[in-house]
Amino acid sequence: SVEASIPEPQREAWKKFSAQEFSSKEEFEKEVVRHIETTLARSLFNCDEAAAYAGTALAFRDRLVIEWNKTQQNQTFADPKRVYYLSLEFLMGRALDNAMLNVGMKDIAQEGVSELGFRMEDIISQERDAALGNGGLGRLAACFLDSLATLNYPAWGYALRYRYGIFKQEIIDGYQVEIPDYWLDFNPWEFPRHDVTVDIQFYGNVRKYMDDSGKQWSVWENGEIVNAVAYDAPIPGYGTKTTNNLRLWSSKASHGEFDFTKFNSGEYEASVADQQRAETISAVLYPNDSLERGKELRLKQQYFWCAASLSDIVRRFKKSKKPWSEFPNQVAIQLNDTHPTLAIPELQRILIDGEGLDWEEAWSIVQKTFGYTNHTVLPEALEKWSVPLIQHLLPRHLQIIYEINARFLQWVEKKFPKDRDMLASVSIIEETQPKMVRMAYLAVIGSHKVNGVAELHSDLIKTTIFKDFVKIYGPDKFTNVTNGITPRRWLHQANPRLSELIANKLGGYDFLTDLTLLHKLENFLDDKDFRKEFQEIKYANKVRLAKYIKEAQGISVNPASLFDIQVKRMHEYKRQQLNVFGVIHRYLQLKDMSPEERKKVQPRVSIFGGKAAPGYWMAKTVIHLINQVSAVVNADKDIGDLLKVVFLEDYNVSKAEIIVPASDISEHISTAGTEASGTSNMKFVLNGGLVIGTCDGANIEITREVGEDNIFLFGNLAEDVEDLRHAHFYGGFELDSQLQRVFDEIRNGRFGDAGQFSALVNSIVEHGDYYLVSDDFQSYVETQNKIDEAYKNQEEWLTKTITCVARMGFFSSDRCIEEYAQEIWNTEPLPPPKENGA
Ligand code: B1H
Ligand code: IMP
Repeated sequence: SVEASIPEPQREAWKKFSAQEFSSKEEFEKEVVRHIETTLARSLFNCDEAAAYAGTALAFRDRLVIEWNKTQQNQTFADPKRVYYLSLEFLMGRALDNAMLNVGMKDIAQEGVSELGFRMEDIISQERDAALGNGGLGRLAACFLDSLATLNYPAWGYALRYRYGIFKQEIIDGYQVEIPDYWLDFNPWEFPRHDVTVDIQFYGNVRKYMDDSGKQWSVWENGEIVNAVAYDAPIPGYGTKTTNNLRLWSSKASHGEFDFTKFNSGEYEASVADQQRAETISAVLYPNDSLERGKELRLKQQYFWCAASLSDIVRRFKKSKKPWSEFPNQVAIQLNDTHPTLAIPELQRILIDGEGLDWEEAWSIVQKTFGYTNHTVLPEALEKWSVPLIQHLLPRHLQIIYEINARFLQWVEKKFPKDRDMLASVSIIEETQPKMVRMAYLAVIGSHKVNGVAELHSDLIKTTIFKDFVKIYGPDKFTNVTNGITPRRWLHQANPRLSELIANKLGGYDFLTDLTLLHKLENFLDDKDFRKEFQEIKYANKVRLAKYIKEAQGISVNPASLFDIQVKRMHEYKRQQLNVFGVIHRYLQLKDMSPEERKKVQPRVSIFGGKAAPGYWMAKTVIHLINQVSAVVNADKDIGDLLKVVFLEDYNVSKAEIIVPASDISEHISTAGTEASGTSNMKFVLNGGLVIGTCDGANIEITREVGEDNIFLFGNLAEDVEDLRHAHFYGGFELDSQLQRVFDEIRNGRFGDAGQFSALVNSIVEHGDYYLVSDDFQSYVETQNKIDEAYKNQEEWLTKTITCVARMGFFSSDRCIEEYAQEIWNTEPLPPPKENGA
C-alpha cells in the first residue's frame, strides 16, 4: 500500500542497493554457493545433490522474484483489466527446469553447476513435482499460466495450497497402493504472505433488518470463522520479463477459533483439535478425476477458496476507487469447470450485502464478470450439491441461489409461456429427495460465455446437457476454445534435442512462441540429414525411456521395438481395458504362430501408466489385469522381445516428460463422445509420435490438421453411441469371437485368479457394455495390425511423423489463450516496460 512506501528522499539509497540479477556463470555460481552456505547452512564438505538442487533453485528463485516484483509493480501502476483463472487444480510439475529455460539461462547454469561438481540432470531430478491436480484439467491450467505469462497478460491463478497433492502410486503384487504425497518439506517456489489473510465464514444464520432509510439488509452471522492465508508462487513467462502470480490459499484456525478458555483450563487437546479441523480444509486434493462424490469437506474447500479469492479480487479492484459498474472492465474471472461456481453467488452476496448495490445492478456485474469452461458431459462428473448441505454450511448463499433461480425462471416463463417441462428442466434446483443444486446450470446462468474444450465437445454440450439453455439464450452464449499445450514444457524442456534440431532448421527458436512456424518443417521432408537426425533423436528418447523402465520396473525392453504408450488417468471411458484386451489377443496370436511366422512379426512394447481414483474399483481391476498380463507375457520364453508389457508406476508430470518424447504410437481410445478433448494426444504428436484414436475430443481436430493418412482412427462415431447402447439392452448381445477368446483365457485363469476379473468381463458381457468395448474391438485390432505394417516401412513412417510435427502449430496453448482473451475476457497484454539500456 502507499503508506508502506519508502519516503521519496530515501529512495535513491534504496535503489542503489536494490537486488540485482546474476547475469554470468560466475555470478550464478557465487549465488549458488552463498545460498548453500548461508540459507541452507551447509558447506562444501556437506553438499549432496539435494543441497545442490536447493542452491540452484534459490539462485533462480531470486531472479524470478526480482522480475515478479517488477511485474506486479507495473501491473499495479497501469491497473489494466486482469484475468483471474479459478481452478481447484494446477498440475505444475517441477519448476526449476522450466524457470531456467523460460529465463533463458539454462546453459550458463549447466556449466556453473558442473564446475561445482554436479550434473544438471541430477539436480533437476531432485525436485518433487507440485502435483496439485488429477489429470488433464489441472495440467491445462498449468499450461495456461505459462501462456498467459509468456504473452504478457496480467493474470493470476487462484487455487488451494493442499498439504497433500495427488497420492503417489505404488504397485504391490499387481495392485495399486496409495501413498500420501506430502510435498512441502522444502518448496523454495512459494512465498507465505502472512499479511494477506481473509476471514472465511461457515454455518451460522441469516438475519434481516431495515436500516434508517428503510432499506432491507441481510446479515450472515454467528458462523465459524476460518482464516485463509495466501501463499504465492512466481510464474515466469518464456522470453519475457513478465512474471505472474499463482496464489494458493491455506486454511488456518482464526484466533477466534482457538479457544483460550479451553486452553487455560487444561483442555489443551480440545483447543488443538479445533485448530486441526480448520487446517483440514486445505489438507488434501480430492483424487477423483471426472467423478463427484458430494462430500461436505469438498464443498468447504470450494467455498473457502472462492471466498478468499473473491475477497482478494474485490480488494484489489477497490484500490482503484472506480465505480462498481467498471468492475467487469477491470476483472475477468474464468471458472475452470463448475468447481468454483460458488464464486457466482459469493460475488452477488458481496455486492448486495456488503456494498449495498441493488439486485439487478449487482447481477449484471456478476454475469459480465464470469466465464465458465465445461470439461465433461459425463453424468457422474456433473456437480450437484444437496440443498440441506448448502443450507447448513452457507445459508445466505442458498437464499441467493434461490433468488437467482426464481428470477431466471420468471424470465424463462416470459419467453416460453406455460412450458412447465422447460421450467423444470432448466431449474437450478433439481426436485429430487433431497433437492439438489445443479452447479453447471448455476454456472451457465451466472456467466456471459460458456465454452467447451474441443469442437465435438462444444457441439455436444449444446445438444445435450445445455440444450435448453441454447434455446433460452441463443447459440452465441456458447462457444468453443479447443485446448492446447505449452510448447515450452512439452517440446523445448521435454525434448531438448528435437527443439534444437527444429531451431537449427528454422533459424531460431521463434517457433516456441509462434508454433505455427513449425509448418516450415515440411520443406525439409526430403532433407536426408534432417531426417536422419530426427530419427536418431526419437531413438535416443526411446533408449532413455527403456533405461527408465529398467530402473523403475526391472523390465528390459528393446528400444528398436515399436513403443505403444497409453498413459492417462485410469477410467472406464478412456478404455485401458480395450487396450489390454488387445494385448492379450496379440499374445494369444503369437502363441499360435510357428517360429517361422513369428520372425515376421513387428516387435512391440505396450506401455501403460496412470492412477485410479482410490475408490474406483473397476479402474483398479484394470490396473491389476495389466500387471498380471505383464507378468505372464514378459516371462514367456516363446515371446521374448516380440511383446513386452509394462505398467509404469506413479505416472506424473515429470515422468510424462520422459515418456511423451519416446512414443511411436500413443493411444487415445475413449468411447466416442466421452473424452472432452484430451491434451496428451497433442503432446505425443508434437514429439514425433503417431496416434491410434477414436473420433473423439481433440483427436478430430488433430486429424483435420495432420491429415487422415497420418493418424490411425478406428471405432464407432459419437452419433451412433446411443443406438449401440440401446441395442445392447434390447437386441441381445453378440460378442466378437476374438474378444470371446480373450475372455475365455481370462476366465480359465491364464492371467491369475479369474474371480478377480469377473466383474470387469461381466460389465461387458452381462451389463450392457456401456463403453462399447465389444463394438470397437475388431476395428481396434485391425487398426493395430495396420500400424505394424506401416511401421515396417520406416521411411514412410518417418515422413508421417515429421509431417505431423509440422502441422501441430494449432495446438499451442498460446493460441487458446489468445482466443479466450478476445472472445471471452476482452483483455489486452501489458508488456513489461522497456528498461534503460535494454
Ligand atoms: C476433465 C474433469 C474433472 N474433465 C471433476 N472433467 C474433477 C472433473 O475432481 N473432480 O471432481 C476433476 C476433473 N477433467 C478433463 O479436462 C477432460 O476429461 C479431458 O478430456 C480434457 O482434455 C481436460 C482439459 O480440458
Ligand atoms: P494486490 O495488492 O493483491 O493487488 O497484489 C498485487 C500486488 O503487487 C499489489 O499489492 C501491488 O502493490 C504489489 N506490488 C507492487 N509492487 C510490488 C513489489 O515490488 N513487490 C511485490 N508486490 C508489489
